[in-house]
Amino acid sequence: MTSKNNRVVRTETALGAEVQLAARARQVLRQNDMGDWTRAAPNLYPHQWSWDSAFIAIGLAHLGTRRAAKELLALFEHQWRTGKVPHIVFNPEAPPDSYFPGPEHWACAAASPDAPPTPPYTSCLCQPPIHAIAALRVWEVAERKGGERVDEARAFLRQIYPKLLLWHRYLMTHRDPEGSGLVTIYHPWESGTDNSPRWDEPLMNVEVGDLPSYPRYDLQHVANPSERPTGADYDRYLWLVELIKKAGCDERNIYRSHPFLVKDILFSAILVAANEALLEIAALVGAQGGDHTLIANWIARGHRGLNSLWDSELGLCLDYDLRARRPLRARTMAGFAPLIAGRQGPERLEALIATLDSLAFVGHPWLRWPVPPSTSPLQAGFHRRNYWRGPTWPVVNWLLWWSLLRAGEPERAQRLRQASLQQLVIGGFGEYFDPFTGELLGANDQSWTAAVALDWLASQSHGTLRRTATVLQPGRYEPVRGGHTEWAETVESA
Ligand code: 9WN
Repeated sequence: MTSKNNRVVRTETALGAEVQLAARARQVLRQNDMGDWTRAAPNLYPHQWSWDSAFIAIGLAHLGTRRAAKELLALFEHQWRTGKVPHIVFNPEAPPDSYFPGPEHWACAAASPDAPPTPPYTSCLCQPPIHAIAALRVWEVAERKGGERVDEARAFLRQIYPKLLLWHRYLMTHRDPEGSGLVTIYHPWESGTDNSPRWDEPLMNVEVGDLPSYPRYDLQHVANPSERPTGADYDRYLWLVELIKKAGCDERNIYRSHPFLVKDILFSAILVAANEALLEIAALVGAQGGDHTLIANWIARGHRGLNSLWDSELGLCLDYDLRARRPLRARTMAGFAPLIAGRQGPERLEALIATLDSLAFVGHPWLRWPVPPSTSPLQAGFHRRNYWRGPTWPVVNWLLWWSLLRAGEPERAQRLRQASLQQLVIGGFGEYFDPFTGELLGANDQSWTAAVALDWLASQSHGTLRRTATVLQPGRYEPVRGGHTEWAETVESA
């Protein structure tokens, strides 16, 4: 066969694999669909998680923009009066012993005067604010596909805009009383990167008091307990929850007394990028002039904060422990915060890319795929199979891919996208993967993994959405639970 024919065969095979991957991703989201929100994973995470839902909406947008909008609106129905979006909205139908700590453990959250009406119950923590980025993605997909979706998507933006503004205002005030531009977290769960070595030092200063015994249901849902945080980690997580409960979930009380108060750079960088998205949404909905200035100031403040934590020796940004008053030197993917925040000067961008390509991350010789491990293999505390201490996470790859595109690095972004997709074709829709073997770890059928796969498949190599969605073949969706018509909408070739 000529090399040209070989190329054609290879292209067809690749396309076939992509079509199958898209079908499987759709199936995962369909199975985890609860009507107008999606379980993070069928067994390990049977509730609605905040940042998962935002990523899920990004993927759902390609299956139906109306359903994607509902995902975000359903989450924001449980927004607290302060503007906080809870990290978990508990599913009243989840089996009783499926997740710990469950709703009963968060009773204090319901008792707070700022909490939304119950049921469903919510936690009183929060997670990184991907939501405005997701809302804008829903709009972009609707606009690309055209028709009546465009008006619907604009109405959705109008509906969600004030909620997003309130959410960001909460983060810029309650979580940044210092006006530093950086978000304070009260618990590793708020970072979304729970047992990352980022938190080893500040957690060591948390002295666990009298803690009643508790179940580890999570360990029943993974192949090996070494994939999840240790007992010592969990004791500290639950002790921090106890302290937050004692403080009545009240921000000021927490700030005054809590032993774990950390400026989280990944969270803060996502907020900067989300504020950029919010600024675009503000323009689309015709928000008042004052909002534009306010959001632009938040963005500038966020950049200043991130700049202050740049470590030129590591070529990464560092978290900051407010209690110990020092930066936390850990080489993790969170250090790429300035890349995620966007708008870096050429020198900073070059330094970030050099770190990304270096042996500490994508250039490490033992990697199965050139995708960044959550923790650098050169970092003390790295563990290739343990949760956020080393495995690769597809949503992190998505975030970095999206950021590289915004930074004007399309080739690098394309390599990351391709490697990430190959990993999923071979490994499945895992929660995370062993970076050296590519083995699936944690939960199976993780919704956000399926969602980012759909977004990658719908995007051309240079990042813009495909005009003809060749991969997302038309097909009918019958929701597992029935009732919501949008799933019956086919995934159109626009
Ligand atoms: C605690 C749902 C969530 C993700 C987090 C991830 C994990 C929960 C847990 O699962 O956290 O919030 O029980 O381990 O760390 O990022 O949102 O997928």
